Amino acid sequence: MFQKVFIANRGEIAVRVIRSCREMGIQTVAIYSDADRTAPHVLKADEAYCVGPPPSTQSYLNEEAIFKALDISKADAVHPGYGFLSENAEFAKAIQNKGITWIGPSAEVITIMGDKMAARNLAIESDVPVVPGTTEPVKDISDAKKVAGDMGYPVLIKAAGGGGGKGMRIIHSETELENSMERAQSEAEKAFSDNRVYLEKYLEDPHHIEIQVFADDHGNVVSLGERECSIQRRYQKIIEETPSPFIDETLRHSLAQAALKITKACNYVGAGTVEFLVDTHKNYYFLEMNTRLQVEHPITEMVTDVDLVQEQIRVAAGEKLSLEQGDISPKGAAIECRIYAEDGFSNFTPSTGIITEMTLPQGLGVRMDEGVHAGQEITPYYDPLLGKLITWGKDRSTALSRMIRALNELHIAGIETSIPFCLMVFRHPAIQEGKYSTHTLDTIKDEVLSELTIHKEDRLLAARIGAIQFTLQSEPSRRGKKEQSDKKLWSSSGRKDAMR
Ligand code: MV4
Repeated sequence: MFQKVFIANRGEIAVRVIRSCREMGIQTVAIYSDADRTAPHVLKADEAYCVGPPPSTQSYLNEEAIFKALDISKADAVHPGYGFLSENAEFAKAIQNKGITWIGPSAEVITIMGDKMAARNLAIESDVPVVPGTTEPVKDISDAKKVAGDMGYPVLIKAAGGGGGKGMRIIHSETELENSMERAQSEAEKAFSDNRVYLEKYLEDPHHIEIQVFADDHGNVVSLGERECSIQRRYQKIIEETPSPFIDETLRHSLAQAALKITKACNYVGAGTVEFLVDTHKNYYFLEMNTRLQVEHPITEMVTDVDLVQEQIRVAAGEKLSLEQGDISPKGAAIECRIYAEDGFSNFTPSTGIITEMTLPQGLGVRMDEGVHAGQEITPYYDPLLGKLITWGKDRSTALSRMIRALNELHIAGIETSIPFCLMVFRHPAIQEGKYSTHTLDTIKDEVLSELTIHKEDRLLAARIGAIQFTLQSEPSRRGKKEQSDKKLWSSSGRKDAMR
């Protein structure tokens, strides 16, 4: 087993990896930018190295500085987390060339899955359904018009180098296609240094469901069930849950089998996620495979009781998976809510400033994977994810009421957060009843925002009443036993309202 793991990341996922390493008796190395000197991941690691100024390109993506820190630390493995360099095949290769273990799949697999057209073709070869569309890059506009005309509009232009909604555009007509083709190609060239684009039939209101898979270097491959990820805003997931309220045992089994076929077809090793779209008729289609740990991995951990980070480390060290398919029987339900530093009232713009207070929720079935602490400044340089709140329950409704209770307990002051918005989303009947798909958030957003306005006004009113009462209480002539008890009553009802 490794002596020391180097974590090439920041925030909640770096903290998450440190926690698993601690339990395994492995030393940890953190890296940080000048903006993160006192961040939790730096304080919690056994040692830490500065890799540059705040912008990611000069720090968390600065391979030269990272390699220097890696050399000094003498770590024997690198955990990349998600984002940053986690899906950079050359970086993975360079680490391995130094004789250091990359905690993730091989550079070859990262390359194949990074090419969304290659991944799509691998699915076709593996007999896994894909969305109707092209298997070759679209050459020119006449080629595109023919394909789109055959399958019917709307269609999607997707970039081979994209993924996760990046470089994707919806096309409703031939005219729109004529206007968009070349622009899509040149934008893809700019963003991914790869101008290849392909076409897919646009599915109207699908579910976004992913399967967690795991493989070791000894030929063992298992599935750890699905995660329902349909509640997204601009392809940014907000809420995830498992099991999906939408799928039945038959579909669950088919999705797992399809995910395993793809995992085996590319000789995958480590933790992976296979994404599918599922339409209203419960037809499923492969979308892409992510070759890293996902943000939403904790909900799978909660229902399977498997520590996915520990498993990643064991598999990277050449050990066998600690479990077989037969050992995996998910129990209960888990929900994750992403806590972002953003203002729901101004179109979800990132909120920056110093966190003056932070109280984390506690209690049965509650887990918080946090990446920040009180006193820390939230800067505009990185993803605004502050942490994730995860709840578990014996069934969905238990997990859901725990989520609402825990969101009410979670208190972050000094910056705006997505907490109130998420609370209103969780209270919406579509979520309460588990009847939602990828378009639901757009449909209910205005309703949720008006609820949010009422909530904010209630809070202001409660604060104002509290203030008036406080002024009255402060007048010497009104001091006395009766007023004292009144004051208590006022402040407690004010607090109750503000908690709503
Ligand atoms: C699609 C799709 C419909 N049809 N592809 C978005 C993220 C990336 N992983 C793939 N995504 C989608 N691809 C076809 N052919 C729908 C999505 C999608 C989505 C679309 C609109 C609004 C919300 C969405 C949430 C998840 C996925």
